[in-house]
Amino acid sequence: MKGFNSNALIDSAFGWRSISVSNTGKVRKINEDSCMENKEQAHWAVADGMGGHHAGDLASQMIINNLSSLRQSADLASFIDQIEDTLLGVNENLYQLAKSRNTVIGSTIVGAVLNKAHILLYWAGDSRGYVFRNMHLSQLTRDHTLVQDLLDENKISLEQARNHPEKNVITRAVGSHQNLFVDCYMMPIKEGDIFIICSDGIEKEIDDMKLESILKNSRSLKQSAEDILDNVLNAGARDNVSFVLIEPVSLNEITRQ
Ligand SMILES: [Mn+2]
Repeated sequence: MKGFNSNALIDSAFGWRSISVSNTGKVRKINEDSCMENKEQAHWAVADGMGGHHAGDLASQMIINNLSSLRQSADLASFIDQIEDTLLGVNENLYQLAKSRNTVIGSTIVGAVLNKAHILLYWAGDSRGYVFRNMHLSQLTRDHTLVQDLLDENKISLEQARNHPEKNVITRAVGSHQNLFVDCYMMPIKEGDIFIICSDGIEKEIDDMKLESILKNSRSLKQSAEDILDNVLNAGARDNVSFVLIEPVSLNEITRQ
């Protein structure tokens, strides 16, 4: 059982390897992103904070600190409830804090939970989740942004979306509104999958085709992580960049070998 984690409590058909990266980038002075890699609980998250005077990093850290104390039980539904309650609690705290400072404080969140043979993704804002399967990258989350809404309503083209003046407008975030609705998506895991959760620092510099080609050409999870960061930094890294790569490992395969 070397080189990957598993947890009998979660009764998973899969073990897992993961790598997290969080980098300030080349332009920003502080890193307002926060990452969580809770290997023991098979729970990972990335939060991308916003707000002046260190409010953004406070927001993303508050989310990650609260999520990191959660413990999985056998029942995934009750764990989803715990995650939602946690995020609603942080939302209320940040919303009141922002009101008292007469400003807006918020943070996106994207998280992943491995449970038995499934992965659960949850998110609010424009942080994303992807799966790389059969050499093909697919986005599993839907951005909560003005530009995504306009795209879905066929009001703008993909080309217009790329250069839209209001590209930064996020329609959901933890702390930005009194109410918060967290989206969830669950799917079965397959041997060979690699899941990515990330802040928008990747997408601002490299497109999905480039990200896919990096994963295609990497021989290990570690190399994938290094190559993604190198490509984002070489492209200018105008924003903080954070991501977690998660690779389920079939326990059946391990025992058979
Ligand atoms: Mn960002």
